[in-house]
Amino acid sequence: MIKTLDRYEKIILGLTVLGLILGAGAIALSVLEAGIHLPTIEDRIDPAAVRDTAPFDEPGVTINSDGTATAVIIAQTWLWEPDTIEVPAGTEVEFVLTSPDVLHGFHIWDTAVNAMVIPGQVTRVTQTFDNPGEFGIVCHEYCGIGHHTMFGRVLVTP
Ligand SMILES: [Cu+2]
Repeated sequence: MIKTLDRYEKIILGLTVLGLILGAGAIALSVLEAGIHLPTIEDRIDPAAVRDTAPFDEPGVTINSDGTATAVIIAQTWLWEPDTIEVPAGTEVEFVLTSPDVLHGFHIWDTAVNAMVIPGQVTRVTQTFDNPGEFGIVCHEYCGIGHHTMFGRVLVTP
């Protein structure tokens, strides 16, 4: 019969509980501070009518009056429309994406931009490009036989 916990078991149990608390805290911070959340119904559109639904009826880049930019992109088998996003350096860009067909993944090289693009669900992700350069866009969710051809780029001009 076990009378007490071994000293090392207590240490391991304590570390496990600490890990759980830190993990729960990280989730709480991501929700409350970073605003990360699951997709909601407000950002849902009809995937069969993507091209007839604003803003996806006019994909492309818009420079807003406050100096930020909005890049509306349709992710589809097997290309990005448009596949080149050109913005001046220092611009905060909000990427607004959806898919009319299957699940895609939106990743911009050398940035933290990494989001799922779900059919009929509007994905929004923001990134500021401080320095001029070219950043590749790839699909990181296998979406069919032409998946590996889904390349695009963000062209950041001086
Ligand atoms: Cu893909």
